[in-house]
Amino acid sequence: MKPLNLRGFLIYKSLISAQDQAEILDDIRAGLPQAPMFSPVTAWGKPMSVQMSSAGRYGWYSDRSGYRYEPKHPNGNDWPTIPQSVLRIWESVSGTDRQPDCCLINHYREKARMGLHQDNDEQDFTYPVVSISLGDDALFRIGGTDRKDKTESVWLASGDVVVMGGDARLAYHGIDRIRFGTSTLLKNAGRINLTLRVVD
Ligand code: MD3
Ligand code: FE
Repeated sequence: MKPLNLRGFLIYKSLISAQDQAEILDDIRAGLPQAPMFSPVTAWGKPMSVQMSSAGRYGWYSDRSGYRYEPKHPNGNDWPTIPQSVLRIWESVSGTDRQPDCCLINHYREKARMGLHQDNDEQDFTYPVVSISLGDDALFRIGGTDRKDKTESVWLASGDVVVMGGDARLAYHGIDRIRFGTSTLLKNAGRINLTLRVVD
């Protein structure tokens, strides 16, 4: 399948079938009792509107001391392993033989958003980041490697996969809004985004 290339962001529309989306969602949910969703607090002390958890060797974590990867959930548990159904997507689009260390799980309710930011808490930016969208449509904003670069926006739908490699790996990006109730994948609407990363 040939992706759409938006400034180096490779967008695979509808890469994941409805059946596979449901399987991925079930597999992710199976890990949540061990590692429940929580609302991270930014370094500025503001609660994020997105709820998060992770799977893999590391989970992404934020509090007043800053952003970092942690080997355990704040409740003291190991993070669940990354489901095979999710690893298969990484293998099909990442272009690397290395497995991801972290699958960050972001849950967006109706008013949740994510401000423009760079992902730079990882050690080696030569590995791509892969994003899997599940549930409601989201307006994804893409910029350049400088915060002041002009941005453009694209809607992401359930089953879409985005690969950020090369120059896009350090590009600013964010989620401006969710078109709530546009997908029937999640019982109570909303959106789940999975991002797969190599951490160290
Ligand atoms: C571009 N998540 O968790 S995924 C994040 O939809 C994050 O939840 C958004 O940004 C979401 O950090 C956007 C697309 C994405 C993920 C990682 C990237 C774009 C990226 C890393 C580098 C560049
Ligand atoms: Fe990000």
